[in-house]
Amino acid sequence: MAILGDRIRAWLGAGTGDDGVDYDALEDLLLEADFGPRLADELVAEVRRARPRSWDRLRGALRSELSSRLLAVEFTPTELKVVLALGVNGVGKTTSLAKLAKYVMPTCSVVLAAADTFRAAAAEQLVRHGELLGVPVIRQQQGADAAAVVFDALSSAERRGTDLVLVDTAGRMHNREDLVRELQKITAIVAKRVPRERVHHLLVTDATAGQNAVEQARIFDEAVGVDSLLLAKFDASARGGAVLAVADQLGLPLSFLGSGESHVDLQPFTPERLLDGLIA
Ligand SMILES: Nc1nc2c(ncn2[C@@H]2O[C@H](COP(=O)(O)OP(=O)(O)OP(=O)(O)O)[C@@H](O)[C@H]2O)c(=O)[nH]1
Ligand SMILES: [Mg+2]
Repeated sequence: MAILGDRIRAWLGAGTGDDGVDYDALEDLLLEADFGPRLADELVAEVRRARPRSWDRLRGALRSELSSRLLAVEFTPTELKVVLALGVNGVGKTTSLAKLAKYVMPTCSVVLAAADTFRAAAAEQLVRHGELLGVPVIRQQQGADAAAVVFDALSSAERRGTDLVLVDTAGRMHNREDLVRELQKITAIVAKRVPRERVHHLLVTDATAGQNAVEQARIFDEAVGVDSLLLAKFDASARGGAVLAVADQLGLPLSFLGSGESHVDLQPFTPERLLDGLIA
């Protein structure tokens, strides 16, 4: 999270007193970090109201204001039957789902469903993760009906008594309507067999996302409903503020932070973890 973290750190560290606090510069930094105009504006106003008398207090005011806007949701796999990974292409859905499998494996038996039938090699990618994790993967050939893969995975889970079905989905389709229609078909198949409260819609967003992340998240939320956000690539040198804008503007809680390419690089979200990365 280099840009925001380092720049705010540098900016906060640069001053020695309360005089001359340049709130316009702070707002610019927040905008550069993709917090979005509304959140940046509100944050600066809040921090200003707190009248911080030292740079430490200013940093504290910014942190506590952000912290009060961040909701954490406790992810309880034992109460779930299905997790649906959602998100635009390349954000880290497949990798994050594999990490999630690893995370829940001590408490649950798992099956992975390769419902990204759109991209060539998407199923192979999930199968490789499954082999490394020792988790079965349900798949069909490329171009197959994604909802049919989910149907198979649910049937397999019922037959074998598997606790949790983790569903990987496509991030890109011919157009947005195709993607929305496919996701709605998947959720309709799931809804026939599993009550909604046992299904978790996990929207994966990544630390490199810009301001369009808010609009993208809104599309998924309106199409099928989002239960929580997983921030991937938290390790990447990136701006990272967009997830705060998504969480704030859509009122969505965060569940996980993903910070690497290994299966163990997934941590439950806490505001402190995120803010330590953003504004140490
Ligand atoms: N550094 C880092 N890289 C990650 C992380 N998560 C995923 N990646 C990498 O990001 C790239 C895309 O990840 P995928 O999991 O394939 O993303 P996706 O959303 O499934 O992509 P599509 O299936 O094409 O839509 C891969 O090279 C991953 O290794 C992370 O937390 N940190
Ligand atoms: Mg994928």
